[in-house]
Amino acid sequence: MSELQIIGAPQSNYVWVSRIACHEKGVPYTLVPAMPHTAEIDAIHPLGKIPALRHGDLTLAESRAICFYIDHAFDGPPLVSRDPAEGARTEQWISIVNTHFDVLVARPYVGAYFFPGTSDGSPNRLIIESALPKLDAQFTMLDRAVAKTGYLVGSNFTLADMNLLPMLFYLHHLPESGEMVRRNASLEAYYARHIARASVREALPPPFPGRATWTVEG
Ligand SMILES: N[C@@H](CCC(=O)N[C@@H](CS)C(=O)NCC(=O)O)C(=O)O
Repeated sequence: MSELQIIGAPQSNYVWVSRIACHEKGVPYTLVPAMPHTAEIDAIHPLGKIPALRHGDLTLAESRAICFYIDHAFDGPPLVSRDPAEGARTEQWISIVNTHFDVLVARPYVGAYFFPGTSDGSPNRLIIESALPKLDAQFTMLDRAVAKTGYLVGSNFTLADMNLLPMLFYLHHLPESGEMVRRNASLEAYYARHIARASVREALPPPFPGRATWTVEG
């Protein structure tokens, strides 16, 4: 069988999600570094976003589709329960994490530090300040969600957790959001436990340019 390729920059949280999925399923893969809006990515993703996947003749865009393929084309533990109710609850949390938490709240805040667009490259305080109340509310919601079992859904590490962990990693490393996570005891315990999981650590990205190192604890 041909090699499975995950194409994209390892710092992308969605590239990381796709790689965690491979590790959880025990699927061998090669990471092919590529940036958004390059010819290789534009040939696969209609909006030029990463990650993309190549497996033989198959190419795919969008991390949810990529993870669906990884989950269904290979043996190994399901990333999303095949039980209809449990599986639907997992999809519910994937959707909340990706369409609300990530896109609307976390991404602008994280981007204001790593891609600030300011003349001197300093963090974009305007965007940061406007994101803080929304971030606070999202952390309260997530804290409540993981309080009972230590997972977003049921008592297993699912694709919903895989989607949350990479973004939570970046937020944990930034000052205001890191402080907020630490104030939410259940979410902090959730983060500490799952960031240490082998599948998550094995795909830990290198630092963004300008940052010396990551620490998993930091
Ligand atoms: N819905 C997409 C989102 C992917 C995404 O936003 N990727 C970012 C990097 S983390 C990207 O390519 N950004 C470039 C852009 O949006 O132009 C997925 O789940 O794969």
